[in-house]
Amino acid sequence: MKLKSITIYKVDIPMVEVFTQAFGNISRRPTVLVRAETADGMIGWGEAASLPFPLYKPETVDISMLVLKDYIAPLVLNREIESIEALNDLMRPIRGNHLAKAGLETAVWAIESQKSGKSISAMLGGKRNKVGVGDSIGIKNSIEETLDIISLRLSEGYQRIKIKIRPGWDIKLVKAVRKEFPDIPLMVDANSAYTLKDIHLLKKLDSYHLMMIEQPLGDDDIIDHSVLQKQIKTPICLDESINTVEDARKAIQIGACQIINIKLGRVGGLLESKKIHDLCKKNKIGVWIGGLLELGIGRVFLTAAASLPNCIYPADLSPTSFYYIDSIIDDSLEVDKNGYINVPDKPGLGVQINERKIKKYTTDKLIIS
Ligand code: OSB
Ligand code: MG
Repeated sequence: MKLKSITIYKVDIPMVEVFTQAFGNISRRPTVLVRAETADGMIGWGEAASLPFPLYKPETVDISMLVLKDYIAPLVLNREIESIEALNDLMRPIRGNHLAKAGLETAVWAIESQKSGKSISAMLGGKRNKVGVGDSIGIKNSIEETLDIISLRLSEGYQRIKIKIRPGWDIKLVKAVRKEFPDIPLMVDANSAYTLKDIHLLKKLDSYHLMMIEQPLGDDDIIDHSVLQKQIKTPICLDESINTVEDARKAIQIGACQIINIKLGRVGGLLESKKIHDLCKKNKIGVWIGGLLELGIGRVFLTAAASLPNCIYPADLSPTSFYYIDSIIDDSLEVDKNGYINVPDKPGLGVQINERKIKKYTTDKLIIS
């Protein structure tokens, strides 16, 4: 395969409501779409799910665009690329910038999938035709509001509830949720808001039979997490700390977690996601697919990844309509009344892209050829 041009779009769809987590409020969420075209005229779309600020990962939307334009495109354009593995090898000298790499890599998966006539899930080795979905609930103004949204999501069939916590919005909240919903699959995500100085408080979380505590400590830490994991029963799930399969290997080796949240943007694409998935499977570490508030294109790839056999916990795959007032794909990835979403089974994205909508919400566009 030879890439002839890459078009990068900054797409900014207004949000339905502010999404608040420990590191701050997301009230505007431009994202980066990548359209890759091959020398023989095939087209693939991908998404670089960076955020507008460096509060979750250092890489922002503008950085992803710059890295795609100035560093990734010149490395990959107009040369024979034999496989997705080869594409990953080409991009490897560029340090970090995983979201930008995933943007191009997913576009190339879409092309390879069309060429092979197999769905992305089938190419990856996916084993399910539908995947379980859990909802991720941001920090709200009150506990009552949180309880209301949880009961709504449960009535809609969501298979587990993740609530965001931060200092001052933790034990009291979890206690209230458990009082109202004693048995639901419940987990918390701290987005790195605590340190080992808070061990007393973190130990208290142990009495609420949570499925897991996601990323309680430093965003680049595994050592302290391994100290914490030895002192609590609740499984620790790592998100921010795992950027590569090597990070996962080290975290597993020192017992820093029992579960890993794989976000394909955070780890640089689907191939690395699969490698982390496989490593975890071998080591009996359960995984699940996390999200970064992607638009429909990004969500398609997450759904394919979630069809892998060791994705044993529900994925963060709520519909984009929870976050955005409009969608860039026509078939929305609907969650059914039992909390499942169908895995696209056609070659390519397997959903209809609405280019008119992409154009409508594009605030910046770069064509590199
Ligand atoms: O930590 O999982 C997280 C969104 C942005 C940044 C970090 C996180 C999240 C989510 C969103 O929880 C989940 C989703 O995309 O549905
Ligand atoms: Mg998280």
